[in-house]
Amino acid sequence: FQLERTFIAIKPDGVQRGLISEIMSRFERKGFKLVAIKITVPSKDFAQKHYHDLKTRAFFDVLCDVFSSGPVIAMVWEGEGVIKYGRKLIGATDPQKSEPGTIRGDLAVVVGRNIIHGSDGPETAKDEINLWFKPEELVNYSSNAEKWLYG
Ligand code: DAT
Ligand code: MG
Repeated sequence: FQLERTFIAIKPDGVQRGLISEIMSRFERKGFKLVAIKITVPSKDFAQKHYHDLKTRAFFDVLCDVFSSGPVIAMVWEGEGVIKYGRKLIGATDPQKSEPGTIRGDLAVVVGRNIIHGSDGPETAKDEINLWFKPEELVNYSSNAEKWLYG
């Protein structure tokens, strides 16, 4: 039995603004478990792969330019309901519409600089984890907190 996993990335704007630990702590304190992490500057080609679903959108090129403009923190987080709840922690795509208390609501202002990415469903989570990480980069371990989180 393995809990659900999702792909989360802190985008270059989040990294440059010094928000790495602030963002990671929200996932960690909730009770989700970090199973993979790296810092990397994605190429534009890789950014286009990551965002391939959006290739017909007018903002696609700018989106991929910004995404490949500096270091990204790529992560896999694990836990019950982490895909859907991760999106809740992140907030709406447009920070103007994100609720206070969410990452984008608290920490971002405009849609083009919304600091974080999270998979939007089980299929994209699987695809994005496979795109960003080799299987051996995912660390299987049990955390001491699990029995207190899940009973
Ligand atoms: P999300 O990141 O919430 O999953 P998405 O997958 O629809 O949102 O879009 C990916 C990113 O593209 C989003 O985080 C910011 C950018 N984006 C989305 N809609 C946009 C728009 N209307 N104008 C500019 N950038 C946009
Ligand atoms: Mg998306």
